Amino acid sequence: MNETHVTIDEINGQPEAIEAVLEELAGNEDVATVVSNASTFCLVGCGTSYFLSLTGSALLNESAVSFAVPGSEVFIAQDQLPSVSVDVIIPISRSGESTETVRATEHLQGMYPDATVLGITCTAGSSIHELSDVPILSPAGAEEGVVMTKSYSSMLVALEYLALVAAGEDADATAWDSLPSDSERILEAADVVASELGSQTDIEKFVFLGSGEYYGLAMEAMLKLEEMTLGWTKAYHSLEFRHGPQSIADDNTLVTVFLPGRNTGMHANLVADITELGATTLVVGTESSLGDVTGDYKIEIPDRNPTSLSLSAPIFQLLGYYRAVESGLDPDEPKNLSQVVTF
Ligand code: F1P
Repeated sequence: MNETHVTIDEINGQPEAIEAVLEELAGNEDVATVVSNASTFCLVGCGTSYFLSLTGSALLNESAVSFAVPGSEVFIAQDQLPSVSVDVIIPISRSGESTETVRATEHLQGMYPDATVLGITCTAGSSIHELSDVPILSPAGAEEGVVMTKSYSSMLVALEYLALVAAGEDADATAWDSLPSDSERILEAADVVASELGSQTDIEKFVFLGSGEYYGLAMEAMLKLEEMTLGWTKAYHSLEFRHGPQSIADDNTLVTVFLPGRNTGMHANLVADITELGATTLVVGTESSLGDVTGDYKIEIPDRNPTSLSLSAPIFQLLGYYRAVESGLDPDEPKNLSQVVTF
């Protein structure tokens, strides 16, 4: 594995970050009490952290009422927030200092004074950490790099943990202890495919498709490619691709489909149609979801119950990294970006 940038070290550090956040959560009675007694959640974040909010909200909607909002929209379009009373506000922020997320959290506290703030951050002592009634810290998620990688994966696992608790399951009984080693295995498998595809410069367009909780993952994949490679990249709900976006598909296009382990036949037909258009396909999923899907490249995710979307992250994080290096860019110093947006 290439070890010349902070970013690749942090991508490869995600198993440890996942293990550390799980240790934080194990047996945390405060988190369990807040989540298991709640029926309505509002998740808020910016950039990668907003895409985490999308995935977290989709998972929480399986057993509760949940909505995700970009930080700025909370105070710019307040009247368009769902007219429900909110029990738990979940601000998500690696730095804990993004101005919109901090301001949104304070705004939501004013709107829902009885709500509990359950902030998820990688930075102890940050504004979000201080604003939280029940904070969740990802102790090994903080990064020197600008783009979010292990911070994303570790905070994603925290959201998956919360969704299990909200569903009334004993999250501590879930076989989380094998997740860090599964993450190590996936990093090795993804590195082979990502380094090959990253160096194939005839691939000029990157499309990511995901449904349900995987849509937030597809949006994050797009953002990683945008931030690190400055290239052409898009993300859609999987079957939306046929409704216009497929017009761009050609032999210079890589379409990555995250398979959710449901409606396998529909996804197999979609991948076959995309192949017919001449695009290269990369399918990411468990053995059972891969089934008879005929992708040009496959990343098999270890079968776990429940699966963790963090295992689908390394492929696009590494793809962005290797394409950036191939393009002569510095993934540690992405153009126009800084670690934290404050104003
Ligand atoms: C989120 C964020 C990142 C982006 C860049 C600037 O910050 O917008 O998504 O890649 O690093 O910060 P945070 O609120 O999660 O700290």
